[in-house]
Amino acid sequence: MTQLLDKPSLTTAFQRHLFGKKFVWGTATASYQIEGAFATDGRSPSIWDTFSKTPGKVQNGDTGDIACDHYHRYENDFDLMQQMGFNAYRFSISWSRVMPNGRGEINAAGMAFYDRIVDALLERGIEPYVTLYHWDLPQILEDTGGWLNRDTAFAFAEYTNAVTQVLGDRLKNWTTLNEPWCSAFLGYGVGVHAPGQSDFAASLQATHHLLLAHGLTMPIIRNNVADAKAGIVLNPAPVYPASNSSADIAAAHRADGFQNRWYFDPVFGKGYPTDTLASYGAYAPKVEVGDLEIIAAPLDFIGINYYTRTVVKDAVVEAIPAPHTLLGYEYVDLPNVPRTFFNWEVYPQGLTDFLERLQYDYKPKSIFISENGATYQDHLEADGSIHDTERTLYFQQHLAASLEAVQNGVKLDGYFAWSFLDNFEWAEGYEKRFGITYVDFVTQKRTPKQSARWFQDFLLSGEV
Ligand code: IFM
Repeated sequence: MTQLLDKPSLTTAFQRHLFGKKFVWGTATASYQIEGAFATDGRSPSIWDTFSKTPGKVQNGDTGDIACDHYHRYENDFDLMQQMGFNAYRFSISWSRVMPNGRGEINAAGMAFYDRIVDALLERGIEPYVTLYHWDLPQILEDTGGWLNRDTAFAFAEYTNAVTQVLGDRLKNWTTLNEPWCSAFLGYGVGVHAPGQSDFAASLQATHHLLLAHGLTMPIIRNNVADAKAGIVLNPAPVYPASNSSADIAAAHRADGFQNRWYFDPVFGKGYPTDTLASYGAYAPKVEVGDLEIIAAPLDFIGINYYTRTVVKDAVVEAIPAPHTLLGYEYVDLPNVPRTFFNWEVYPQGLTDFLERLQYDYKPKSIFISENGATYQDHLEADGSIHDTERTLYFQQHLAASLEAVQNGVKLDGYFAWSFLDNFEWAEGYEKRFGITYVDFVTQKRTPKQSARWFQDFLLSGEV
């Protein structure tokens, strides 16, 4: 068993109890990013296996073939998580592991892995929170059109039905999709993620089918899982105008249509935002009668993944079909602001602002911060420790921002740090480390970083 290191060296002005007794404290991961075992026990390839093995798509040619080898090391990983004091864990299920043909027959060996995961978490007093789709569509479904094919939404419903029937007796917290903006726009719009297509209209159609998949599966979860809590995870990037000019303020509203309202509005029953829809014109997706009602299935919670904000200014609309050209804005890179290794601005105030807006504009029953974290360049000290002071500070600042929202009346019920382990960061491969636990990808040794030790102190010393 890996042991946590000595005492944490950072303190904060706030304590766990301020968030309330029932607040959920977790970390998060996703299947393709950590599991490895890519061809074990009957798993079939997903779009990320194909994409990562296509030359030039992922930094250094990295793949998720082995990743953190969590498939074989989960017991040890959960021991560590328990020692850190977390009471919840958000992970995702690999569709192609449990249903290698995308629909139809269950792969018993693949499903047994998640069965073991759920039991291992519960044995350690860690509540499982599962995501059904974190970007790894079975390749066999991509071969018939992927998320551009409406039928994929119905395949997702079949897969959900199978998984909920097996795990639903013990697993109560279900998320349909993780960040459909990324699946649709990065995957089908600009091609930097799997499946690597670059067609803006296609990305809007993919969004619609993803949201349809979400809506179709919400009642299935409720039907198969007694006392289920079901929801979706979105990734807002709050948009700020570069100046106080009315033109920039209007541009920020338009950009918000692309980034945020296009997702939040339909899942909260408001349909697609009419201003954004009008600007998209002929690029708008095909929506069938009744789809918007399906997508508006009532949510028990909404998860938001917050990393950074977006700043834009008004700009001339050009003919190239892309959101910023159709909507008339340009991204602005502010100088002299703190940034992570991804070059994302560190802006905790954006989290408070967005949480408050979410509460008042959409009135969700419950909100979770389902991901929040940062990548920095970690340095192994001679004694093997990692002093990730910037990451630790990032967590502290964002927890303080979350607390401010709670104190202003936001129904925030939990926080999940991204990520429990350094892992396969998609197109960036293993170069961008987001973990609170350092992973040596050669030996698979885990070393909790200073940020993990800070969480341990924060969670265990403030236990209520
Ligand atoms: O690693 C990803 C995760 O899979 C989805 N949300 C953002 C993280 C950091 O980029």
